[in-house]
Amino acid sequence: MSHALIVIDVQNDFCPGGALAVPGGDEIVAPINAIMDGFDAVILTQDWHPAGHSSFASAHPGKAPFELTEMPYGSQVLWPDHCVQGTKGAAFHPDLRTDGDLIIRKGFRSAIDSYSAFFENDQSTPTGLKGYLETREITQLTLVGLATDFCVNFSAVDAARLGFDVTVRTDLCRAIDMEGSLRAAEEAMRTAGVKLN
Ligand code: VGL
Ligand code: ZN
Repeated sequence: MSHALIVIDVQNDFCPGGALAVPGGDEIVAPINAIMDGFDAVILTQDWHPAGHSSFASAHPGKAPFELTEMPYGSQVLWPDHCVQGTKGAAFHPDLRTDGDLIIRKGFRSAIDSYSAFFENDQSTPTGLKGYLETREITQLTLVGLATDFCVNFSAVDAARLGFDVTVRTDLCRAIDMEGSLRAAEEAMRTAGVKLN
């Protein structure tokens, strides 16, 4: 029985000064680095969009960032352009330790967004992370990173549904918190059986 730390999207664009900055996003870097050695495995995720990605408001004429649109797979928040493959914004925060075991990239299909580290937003296209964890006999997961109410939330809920024992260290996460999304995310995670502390 092994325990993995999953570090979600601690990338420049989600930190102050970035394209989709999460307030205080950089505050969690040093304390995340400090806990890495206490886990059997460390996995980092990286939001990794092609230019012109369908989750960008700029790809939808007449739409502004943070508005909603309907996609074939359901409702989707439209974001400022962020985490474009190969750009500085998509790189990890320069102080984040990246000597972990696996880096999993997501959101690289133009037509579909992917908040979760397990499934894209159609809730069926897998990223491959489940198979990796099972192969390594990892059953316990601790999640930290950005943003609490989007990628951390979706990853934690999917992980719990898949049967993993999931804890979210909310002190090592920061939220976008648009229109009550943080409260809703905490509720969704608790309902799914995720431990919050
Ligand atoms: C995220 C919005 C868009 C996240 C990624 O990492 O929470 N949020 N892409
Ligand atoms: Zn994104």
